Amino acid sequence: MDEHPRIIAHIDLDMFYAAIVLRDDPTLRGFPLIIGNPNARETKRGVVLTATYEARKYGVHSGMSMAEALKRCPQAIIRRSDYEKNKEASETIMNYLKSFNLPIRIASIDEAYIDITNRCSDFHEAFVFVKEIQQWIYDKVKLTVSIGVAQTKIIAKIASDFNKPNAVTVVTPTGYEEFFHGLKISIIPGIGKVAFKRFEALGYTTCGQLYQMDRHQLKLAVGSAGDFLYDVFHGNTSSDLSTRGERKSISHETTFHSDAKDIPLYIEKIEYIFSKTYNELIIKQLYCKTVTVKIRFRGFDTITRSKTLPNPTNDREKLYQAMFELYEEHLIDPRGIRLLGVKFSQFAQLSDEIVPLVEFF
Ligand code: TTP
Ligand code: MG
Repeated sequence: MDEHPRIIAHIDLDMFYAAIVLRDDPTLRGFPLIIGNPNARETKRGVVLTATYEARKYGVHSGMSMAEALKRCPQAIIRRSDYEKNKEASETIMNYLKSFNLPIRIASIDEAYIDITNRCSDFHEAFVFVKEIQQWIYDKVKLTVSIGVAQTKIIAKIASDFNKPNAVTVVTPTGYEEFFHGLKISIIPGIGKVAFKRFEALGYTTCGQLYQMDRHQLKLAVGSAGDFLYDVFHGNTSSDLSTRGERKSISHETTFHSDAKDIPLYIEKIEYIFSKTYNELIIKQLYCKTVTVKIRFRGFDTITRSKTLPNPTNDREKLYQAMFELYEEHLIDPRGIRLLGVKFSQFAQLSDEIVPLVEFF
């Protein structure tokens, strides 16, 4: 908890990779559009990077296999993502946000937190200020963003997602109860799929069902996650964007079912987690020296293997190569693989203000 209340804005681009494609080819507007492998209809390979809201209506979402997405929405149009364009748009926006010289935390290629306390004396001024930010981004980059404003990072993040696209949602401390009332528990960052299933089994699906409970009751109801939820609901989590407690690694992993030695599937999963991890490295302007991979086999045996490079790098090929060499011999394990993960660590950084945090919320 912070001693002095802050005003935090969380800015998140709407369907980012898809928005770039639509911006540059407006004839695709209004159709369900998936960003991913354009050959997926033939090859059945690849993963959905993002999808337009028209495609999401059919249940298509980021991270889903293209095969599943095309089952749900056979008529979808598929386009590949343009890495250079995404990066350029992101950099333009992030540089603009940095130009206010306010505390800032760039959390991924398409989202940032800014502490606007010194610029805005109350939530009304905050609203006006973030509307200006939204307008500037639209005028200059022709992309829409959604912005959430609140006293804590986590409520600001939830608020930015609340009414997407092109929305501004301000949650004042007197409005917490009303705000959380109808929200699904699953939208709270940090409440994973497993915890949510457990909540569902107990009959809890919305925050409103839990909001009235005191800390003790909440812990009795849902176990250790109760503490976290209580703090989230009552604005007791952090609003600190400083680089203290800086993160020591970036990692992503993915769990799935597979048969033994399904190498094309493994490679697809590896490329997916690698690109997520690599994007984060680039956007945070970091160079890393150590690459670690994690593999869990059927039966739950889990191994990690690391390689430290001679120098810190952000070269995609070098990092991919290092990662792949670590994975290679294990992909043919007869047990079959259940989880693949990759981690970058031992960072050298170019810029101090954008180092991420471990325990961000
Ligand atoms: P998100 O902000 O998660 O999604 P989004 O911007 O597409 O959609 P929303 O309107 O709900 O914010 O991710 C930003 C971009 O990052 C997304 O357009 C594609 C990319 N991405 C990946 O490459 N892999 C992933 O697993 C996810 C979640 C996103
Ligand atoms: Mg987004």
